[in-house]
Amino acid sequence: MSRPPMSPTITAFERSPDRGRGLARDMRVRWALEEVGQPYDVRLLSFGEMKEGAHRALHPFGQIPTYEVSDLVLFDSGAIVFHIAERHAGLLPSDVNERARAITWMFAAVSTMEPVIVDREVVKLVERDKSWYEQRLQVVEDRIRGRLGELSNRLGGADWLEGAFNAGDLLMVSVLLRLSGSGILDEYPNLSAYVARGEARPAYQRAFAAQLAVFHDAMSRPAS
Ligand code: GTB
Repeated sequence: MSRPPMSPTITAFERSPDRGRGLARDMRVRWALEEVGQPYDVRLLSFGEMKEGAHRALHPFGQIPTYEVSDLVLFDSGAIVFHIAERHAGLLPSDVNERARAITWMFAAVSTMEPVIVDREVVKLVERDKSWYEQRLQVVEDRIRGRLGELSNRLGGADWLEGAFNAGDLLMVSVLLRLSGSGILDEYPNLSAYVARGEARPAYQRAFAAQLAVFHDAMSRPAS
């Protein structure tokens, strides 16, 4: 009798600073695993544990998420989602050119869209008390609007970026979700609808519930 393939183990925050809103990067890995129907285990880490040698052996930058299966260890959410999409059916088209375009959108999500969105988070976190804060925030938000406008033009009235939902959409929706609560995404109704379509997927819902349960569980226990 053949044995079921070994489940991967991912790492996530023991107490996510986003309070379970699904914004930490383990969420996109959970979502990918749910999309392809691959069960997984989660090892939760405190901020201290993330910086210790045992975790740094898996992740050179002492961050989450990581992904371990048999003798393979990966870090960086984009690479992990790519690996999952390559090893399982459902997240990348089989046609070579369509597949290449889906992969292009994966890179665009993490290398073209995400950096400008993360800039805004950094400014809000570390420059709030600076004299230039308001002007800097405006500059950073205008850069985000520039990128969103271009993305909005490309998406137009389509449901997904390239035909059927694929790993490019999974990463793009994950990245755009980081703007939740900013009001900026609402300026682009087709992008808001695109993100809502991603969030409505059953696999997204399962992944979101799983990471939220971790946060609720952590809140029910005293901090270690
Ligand atoms: N490029 C890497 C990847 O894509 O995996 C970046 C990984 C990364 O930034 N991990 C963050 C981390 O480990 C967690 S997700 N940070 C701890 C550290 O660097 O010491 C980033 C994140 C954190 C919190 C929120 N939030 O509260 O809303 C959102 C996103």
